[in-house]
Amino acid sequence: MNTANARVRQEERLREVFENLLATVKDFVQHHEVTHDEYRRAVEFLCETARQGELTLLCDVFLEATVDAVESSGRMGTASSVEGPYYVPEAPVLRSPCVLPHRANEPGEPMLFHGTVRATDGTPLDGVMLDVWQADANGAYSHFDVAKEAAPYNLRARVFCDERGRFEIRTWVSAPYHIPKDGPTGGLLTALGRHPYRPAHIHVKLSHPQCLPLTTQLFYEGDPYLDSDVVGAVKAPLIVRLVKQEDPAEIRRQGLGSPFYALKYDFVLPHRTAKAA
Ligand code: MBD
Ligand code: FE
Repeated sequence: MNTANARVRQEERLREVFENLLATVKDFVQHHEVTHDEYRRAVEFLCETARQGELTLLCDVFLEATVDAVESSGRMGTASSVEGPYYVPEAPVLRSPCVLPHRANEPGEPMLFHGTVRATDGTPLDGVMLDVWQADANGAYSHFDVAKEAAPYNLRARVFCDERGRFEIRTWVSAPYHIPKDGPTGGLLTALGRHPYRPAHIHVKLSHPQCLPLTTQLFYEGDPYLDSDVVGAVKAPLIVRLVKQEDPAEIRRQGLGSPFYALKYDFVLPHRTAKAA
């Protein structure tokens, strides 16, 4: 498309949505009779949130699930979910089967994340890439780990599936996660009487040249926070049972010495032409 046209459209869109955002906020100020003191405190809260590097976290916690709901409306195939604040591009590239980058003494229960990726018509897809990232068993994401324990790209990778869309990724079960409790976002949640927890999850972005990209998350059946995710990002089809694998042959095949968990998921991607209008 013509780039000058695209810019004009973007400017029109900006004017339209920003004027409406302003009108909405002005109505809000009128409606609640917001005082000058409250206004100053709100501005200071945003400045402090930015100073502590939590602006993305704040927005993602309170708003991203709604943006996802709008964008995914009418979409076919596997349900989407929010990206969240902890995605890092350019993770190491691996080929399935593989083990995610990890520390020598990676804590937690080993997990095999495996399954297939098909198109909505059921055909297996050749050339799928899974960009996977997750918290470790202590609930920490590499790059954002304040304790600086995890290595760069720990439990992150871009994994190419085989030519039939199959993948087998060895990792570790992620822990239930809470967003930082001591920062501005955590403080606001406390003031609202809300807890800061997310159910344990693993993030995936799927891409294939002929398909619509998908950003989603998988959750574990039985997690105590499935019904009260602070981010509101859980969708029923994304909840999966972790199955304990105790067969000695399977344990040996994974190069492990003790039982592990298996998380199986079959993803479905719509072809680019299949996008709903
Ligand atoms: C997370 O780990 C996350 O995935 C989201 C969406 C928000 C906060 C923390
Ligand atoms: Fe997350």
